[in-house]
Amino acid sequence: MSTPNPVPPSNTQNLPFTKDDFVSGQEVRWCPGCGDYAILAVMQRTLSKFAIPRENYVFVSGIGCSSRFPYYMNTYGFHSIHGRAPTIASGLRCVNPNLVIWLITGDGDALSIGGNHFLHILRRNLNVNIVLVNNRIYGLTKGQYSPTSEAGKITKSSPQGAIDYPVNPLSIALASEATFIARSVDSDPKHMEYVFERAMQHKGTSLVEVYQNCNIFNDKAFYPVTGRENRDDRAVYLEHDKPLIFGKKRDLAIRVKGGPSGLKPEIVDISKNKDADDLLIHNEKEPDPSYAYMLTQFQYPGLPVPLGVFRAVSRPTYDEMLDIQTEDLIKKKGKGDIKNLLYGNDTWTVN
Ligand SMILES: Cc1ncc(C[n+]2csc(CCOP(=O)(O)OP(=O)(O)O)c2C)c(N)n1
Ligand code: SF4
Repeated sequence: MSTPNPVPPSNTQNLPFTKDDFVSGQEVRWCPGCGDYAILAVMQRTLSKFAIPRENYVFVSGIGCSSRFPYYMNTYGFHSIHGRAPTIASGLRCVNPNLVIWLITGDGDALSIGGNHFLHILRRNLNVNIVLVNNRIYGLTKGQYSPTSEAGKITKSSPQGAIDYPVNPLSIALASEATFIARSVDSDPKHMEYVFERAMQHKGTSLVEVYQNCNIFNDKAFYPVTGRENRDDRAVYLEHDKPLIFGKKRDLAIRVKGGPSGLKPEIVDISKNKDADDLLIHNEKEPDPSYAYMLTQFQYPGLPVPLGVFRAVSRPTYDEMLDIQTEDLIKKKGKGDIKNLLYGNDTWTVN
């Protein structure tokens, strides 16, 4: 049994499903105005673009506001324990190659208590899609600072200001050998839909970070970059094989200067440098992860914050290799027998 990629290309014509097919009918218990509503709606719409029945999807989550997601999807789901969704998703992936698995996690869930599990699912490259709902706070437990909260942040658990340095989820993912990483924003549903679709089509672990607004405990945390009036000047939408062009007048781009002290990305005004031929061209397929890592480090002010697919490279998945290894062993040694194993020679009695 070798693992198929369970996801055929999406389509927009004559599909058997609509967004409503994926709505569970459970009462949604997020605060009015929470960014999670937009993420949920986009997910339901994304799935309706594939001819895959509801029974073939499983949503797995840990604990947090965003982790209530599986209740609201009319698919199979596990609302599991804090930080441990990757273990459940990994087990499912290994035993059932026909499922499309989505893991929904928060910044606290994935990067604090679940940090260890998060890095291992990424390095193993299991065929699982992860949505990391980042609101830079613990929402469910009422507003303590999280691993992505900015230094100096005043919260209920850091009344004098947080003295931790925050982690960058996409940089960590690359350090863990992630094959697909992307970022979107809850206030840009069209873009989020595109990114979810791309993630679902990726074979291997895909990670999509979504900047989400927690309007109760961390309102407008991303607004300086992603607010409607700011986004054009402070964010850059990545497009494969195209320069990183941004700005209200589309007059700004990025170039990278090299030197003994390392690579230095900088902004170029292309209205003044009309012939600039040294612009950075986005390559999501670049095998060397240092290129994507450089993009994950772009921060406003200084550089625009990238949105879109940073990296999409191909590498055999853990589940695929496990199947090959198992088939090989069966060929060599025949099918295993659990009873023989339990009562066989390699057992002993403890007195
Ligand atoms: C073992 C354990 N430790 C701590 C908690 C408390 N707890 C529940 S959710 C959570 C953090 C939630 O934050 P995040 O993952 O960012 O999700 P959000 O609620 O913001 O969507 C914490 C610390 C718990 N449920 N279980
Ligand atoms: S506390 Fe924040 S993240 Fe949780 S439901 Fe309310 S607005 Fe959303």
